[in-house]
Amino acid sequence: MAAVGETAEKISSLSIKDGSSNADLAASAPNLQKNLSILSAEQIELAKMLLDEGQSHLFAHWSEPGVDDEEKKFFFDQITRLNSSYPGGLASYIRNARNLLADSKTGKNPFDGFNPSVPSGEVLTFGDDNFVKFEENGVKEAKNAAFVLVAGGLGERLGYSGIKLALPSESTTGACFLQHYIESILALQDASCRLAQGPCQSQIPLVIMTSDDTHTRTVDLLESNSYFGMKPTQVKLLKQEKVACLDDNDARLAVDPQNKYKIQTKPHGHGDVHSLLYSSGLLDTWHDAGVKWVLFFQDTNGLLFKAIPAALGVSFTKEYHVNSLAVRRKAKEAIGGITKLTHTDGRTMVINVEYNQLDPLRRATGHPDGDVNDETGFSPFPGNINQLILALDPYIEELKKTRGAIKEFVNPKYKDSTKTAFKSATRLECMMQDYPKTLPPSARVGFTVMDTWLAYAPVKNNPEDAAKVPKGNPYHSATSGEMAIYRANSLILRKAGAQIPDPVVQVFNGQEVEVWPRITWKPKWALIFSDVKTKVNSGCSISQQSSMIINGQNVFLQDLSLDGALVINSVDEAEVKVSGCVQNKGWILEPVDYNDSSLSEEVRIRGFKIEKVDQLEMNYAEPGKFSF
Ligand SMILES: *[C@@H]1O[C@H](CO)[C@@H](O)[C@H](O)[C@H]1NC(C)=O
Ligand SMILES: *[C@@H]1O[C@H](CO)[C@@H](O)[C@H](O)[C@H]1NC(C)=O
Ligand SMILES: CC(=O)N[C@H]1CO[C@H](CO)[C@@H](O)[C@@H]1O
Repeated sequence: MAAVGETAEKISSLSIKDGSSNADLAASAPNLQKNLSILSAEQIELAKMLLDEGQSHLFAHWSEPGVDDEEKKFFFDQITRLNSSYPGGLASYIRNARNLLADSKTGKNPFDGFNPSVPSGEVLTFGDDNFVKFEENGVKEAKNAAFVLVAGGLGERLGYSGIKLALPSESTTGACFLQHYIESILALQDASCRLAQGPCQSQIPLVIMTSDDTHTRTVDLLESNSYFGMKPTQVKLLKQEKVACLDDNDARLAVDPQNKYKIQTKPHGHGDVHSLLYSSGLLDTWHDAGVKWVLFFQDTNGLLFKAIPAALGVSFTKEYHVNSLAVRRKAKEAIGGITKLTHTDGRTMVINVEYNQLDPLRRATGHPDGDVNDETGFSPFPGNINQLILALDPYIEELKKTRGAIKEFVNPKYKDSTKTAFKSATRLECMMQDYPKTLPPSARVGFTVMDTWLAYAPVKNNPEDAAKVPKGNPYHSATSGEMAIYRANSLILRKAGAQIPDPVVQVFNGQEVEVWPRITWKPKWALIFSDVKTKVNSGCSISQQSSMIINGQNVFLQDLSLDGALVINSVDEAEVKVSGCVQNKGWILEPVDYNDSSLSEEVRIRGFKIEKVDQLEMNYAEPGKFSF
């Protein structure tokens, strides 16, 4: 308690310095004043900041001195966290909130004065010479990449109570998203090093952004699976904090209804990844280690790594500072469009514009039809899939200016048209893809469009929401996400010459999906199309009801005829030639009832399970050359 006298001294010196005296404190927050002696100088500074920012209501319900003292300290612990995790501190947050809430109230359109046009970028077609060249450049460049996975959200919306990274991406092998992502990065690392001239010790770094909701379970998933083959030092977790909720247009912070010494908080959005990377110091470490590219990606897109090599090749070839991965998009389809915005004052930016803003913006700027398809049958504005490739050095330069702060937005649900009260507390949000908003006009911002079937099948909707999706639109469910993997693998093998029949249409959980043969392979078997072409010949055929797992690197399919289930496990040093006719009863997809509570959530949200009736399993655990 020796500190008390010292603290009192600091209080008086603070009062003199900043002018807001303890008398002000006493007037606006009497119970805070009475308790100043239990607070540190920093806590008092924070208390004054709160009062200066119009937050005296936070102290109105404080108990008399001596009551709830521990809770009062917890209150300031939380304030300290909220202050330190936001660029510019809590005072900036409150001021930004006041401005954005005022704009929201007056209905100010953030795009006023901007004219939308189609930016320049690359449109790729899977398997052609151009695509193959970009893929090869991308693999070469991968040793200079770092990956950043944003995974702060839970799977509640999916009907899954675990973290999304733990969800199987498909149920033939059962590999979860995180396993698939890590094995893809390791395969890129090995392939890139094989192509490097001279020694290559590259370990591609992986950062996972977690939140309080996902952090512990992400650590557990990694540790209980030996990091899926990565070196533990190769993986870094950065946890994002939530932000304070706001009760009204004056940005008064919302007190938690359960605890008057706590401020209610909500997620701020994946835009936090930039300030976390900045404050972690990792970017400079990467720069010193020769990293040139930072690839941002999301937690449940099982196709993404099929698009990464070509997209990285585009970044490298075109020297893009920012490269947004995109897919062809029908006009008015519910996916944001990558758009160049030119302001009447000369400002320009290339940015994601949400579909419900793009169409009115086109109409307001002399295109009475709004967003329409062109002669290709698609909108000229590519669909943003929120996977970004940033060149590291310009990224570091930019973050030095912004400290990683991203343009935010607020989306309050008003009680009525006076827009004075909210239905529930709101908060500021920010999105990873809004990073280019602050870039100078000299920045090289482009995009890479891929075939949707190759690049994009996120799992985000639960079965009931997915079944309500208007016909022809993607379900984005666990069912469609899994089927998309089989379709992509089948189409790739087909393009390489294998005979693969058309799919059959089946209904699971009320969703009509194409069912292709359930073909899966480890990323190290084939990362890019030229790998597939060297490993499959045109004499291969695989029936629609077949399943195949290729779990090995040097497996060559030659004149294989498969009707049933085939599993090949081999060590990297074994070269296995697979040919001839394989026929068995195979693995059957069996529809299940979503509401059958005896089944696991993983199975229920797909609407089917795999009945493993019969299979041929081949194991090659020793080096050597084999064939069957
Ligand atoms: C609050 O955050 C601001 C901005 O980062 C910082 O300058 C200030 O020192 C912080 N206050 C305390 C008491 O930590
Ligand atoms: C599951 O049960 C709910 C409520 O009983 C029902 O509305 C829903 O349609 C059922 N879902 C499926 C896929 O059977
Ligand atoms: C907060 C807490 O207030 N506890 C102290 C408040 O101040 C009075 C007087 O300084 C103390 O007696 C309480 O213990």
